[in-house]
Amino acid sequence: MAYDYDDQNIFAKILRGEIPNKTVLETEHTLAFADIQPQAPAHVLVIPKGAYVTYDHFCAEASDAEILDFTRAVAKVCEMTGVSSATSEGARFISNAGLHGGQEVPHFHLHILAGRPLGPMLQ
Ligand code: DGP
Repeated sequence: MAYDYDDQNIFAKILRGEIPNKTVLETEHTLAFADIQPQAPAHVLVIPKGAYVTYDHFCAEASDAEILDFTRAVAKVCEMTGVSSATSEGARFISNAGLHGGQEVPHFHLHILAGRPLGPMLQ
């Protein structure tokens, strides 16, 4: 399967240091930073440093090390921001993919939203 990655997307520019971001966590393969248009009191984006367009692209082609690093980074971000479902009222984890998924930035990212009741997901 061929995924077409546009290296001029905003998150690629953030990863190259061309655009500033409010970093929450950086690891070997992963960056987490505050969303510029927060939809909840806590709204963090977690992205792999590798060039993956969507979640399924990441799952298909990322190395085991990248996948493990990413998933552990998600847990760490939840712990750091106090939104772990073990200790808070919960959170929402979303990844939009492609046109029908409403994806605006074509670099795989996981939204972590928390801090208010988010209601039903599908409306
Ligand atoms: P999505 O629709 O799932 O592709 O969400 C893209 C998110 O990226 C959206 O919530 C706003 C956020 N975003 C867009 N541009 C920037 C930026 O330059 N910096 C940061 N931190 N977030 C951005």
